[in-house]
Amino acid sequence: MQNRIKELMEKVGGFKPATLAEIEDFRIKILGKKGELTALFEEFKSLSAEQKKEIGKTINELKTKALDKINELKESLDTVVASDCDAIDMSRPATARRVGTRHPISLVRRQIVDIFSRLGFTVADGPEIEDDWHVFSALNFPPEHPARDMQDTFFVEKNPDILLRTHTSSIQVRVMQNSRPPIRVVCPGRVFRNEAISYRAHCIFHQVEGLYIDENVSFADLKQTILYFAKEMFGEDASIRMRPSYFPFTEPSAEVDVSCNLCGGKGCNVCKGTGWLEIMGCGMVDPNVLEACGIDSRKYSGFAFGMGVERIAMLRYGVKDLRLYFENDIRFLQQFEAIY
Ligand code: 2U9
Repeated sequence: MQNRIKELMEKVGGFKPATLAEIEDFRIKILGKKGELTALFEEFKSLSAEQKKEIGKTINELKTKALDKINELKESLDTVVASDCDAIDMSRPATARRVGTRHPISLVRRQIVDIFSRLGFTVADGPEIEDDWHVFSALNFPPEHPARDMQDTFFVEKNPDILLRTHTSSIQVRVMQNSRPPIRVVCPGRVFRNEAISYRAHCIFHQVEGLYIDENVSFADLKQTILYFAKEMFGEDASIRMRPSYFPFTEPSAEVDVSCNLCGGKGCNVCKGTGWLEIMGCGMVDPNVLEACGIDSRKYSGFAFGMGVERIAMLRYGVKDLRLYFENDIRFLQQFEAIY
């Protein structure tokens, strides 16, 4: 029995648990109802008085050692767990979840479309691969017009009739063919031009064009619509001016400038000292275009306008290089409205 007490003493001394659960298991194995020490105490009862005198002291020492060891281990593990808790600073801000951002072109396209929808314009879409008639002929481009040149337009599989649209006007042509006035529509979309890529030009860009056709639509309606757009997009203080221009599909035609919102019209390096920034082109729809699309030009008149979304976004957000829109550089894109 002395030997078994000695063995148990060594077992207790050498016990090195890692968890509180291990200590509890150990306690049950040693001191539980069927534990090794409990069994020794049972045996101890049947010893002679002489033997009890000899062994009693050591068996009691073993019990005290086992109880002390278990309590000490429990305390030390409790402290480890508690100090682990202290290491967590509950006041630290949580790790930010990375969220995506909207592309500036999507943002500005949506803003443009929203402004015109408040005036009752609906949105129309159309194919990017078009035919000559919808992109050029219906829009009063003469057969020899240089826009049809391969230097300006991308043709599909060398077929001069199938091409990538160079403007979204082809959508309005389709709307006019398929509906009757009044027509009030905006057409956002990608367009393609055979241009060298630079900080101010790209072979793919985005347009929003608009068309309003009804009886008695006048240039005054056009002017007021564009002024409303400019104030909504660039602020209540914005003013516009129109300069005479030429497009095959509108007569008269104009380029529209908005007052420079950086210098308030005084002149700065953004507006190149003029106080004005070009934002779009517009005009009254040429009667030839109305007739080509099946609309009676004696009864109806209309205005149209067109703008480059990249250009508006450049002015809105101070973007100096158009290529940034296409490079997907996360440092550029992350500066815009987050998507939650
Ligand atoms: C139909 C009739 C007329 C759309 C128009 C412009 C003027 C214009 C340019 C602005 C910058 C293109 O992106 S840009 O290079 N657009 O100046 N667009 S009027 O006129 C139409 C469209 C459709 C049936």
